[in-house]
Amino acid sequence: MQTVTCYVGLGSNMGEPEDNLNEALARLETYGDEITLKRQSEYYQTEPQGEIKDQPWFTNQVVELEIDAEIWSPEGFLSTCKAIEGQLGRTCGKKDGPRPLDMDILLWGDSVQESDFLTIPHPRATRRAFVLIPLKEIAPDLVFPDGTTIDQALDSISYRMEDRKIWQD
Ligand code: PH2
Ligand code: MG
Ligand code: MG
Repeated sequence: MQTVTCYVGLGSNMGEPEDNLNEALARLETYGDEITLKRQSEYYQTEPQGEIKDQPWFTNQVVELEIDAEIWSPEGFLSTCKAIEGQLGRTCGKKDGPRPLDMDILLWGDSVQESDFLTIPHPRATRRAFVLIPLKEIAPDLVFPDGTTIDQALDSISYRMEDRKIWQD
């Protein structure tokens, strides 16, 4: 079996966020050997980033998956993630607005690709503390395809963390 290591960022700030993240992972695990959950970070409480500040804080987590690359393409996997977002009640809400579940592909092996549907690595991953900190927890030696290390990315942004709470503006 040829596999690829994929990192996914999960986020939620509606309903019961931790339950939503757990349910999302349980749904991925129904794919058996095709999708294996290798590592999962702790939950982080994070200040909303982006255009809408006046909304509840997010619960964010990053997971490492081993995916059967003979069966799954990144686009196919993204479609499954979108389907799970919908099953957990996500409707087409506002950009950066509140959501019961968001699942973003951060990295797919060393792939670099860009289309209207999917850009890998996730274009904002290296600028978001709510991605970089949980990613560092589970993959401290990870290097992005362009050669940037997680520490270099964290050094280039300004954020504050206390007890797994993350502020960034
Ligand atoms: N997701 C967004 C917009 N802003 N802010 C935090 N803290 N966490 C998120 O997951 C998040 C966000 C759009 O996907
Ligand atoms: Mg997102
Ligand atoms: Mg998304």
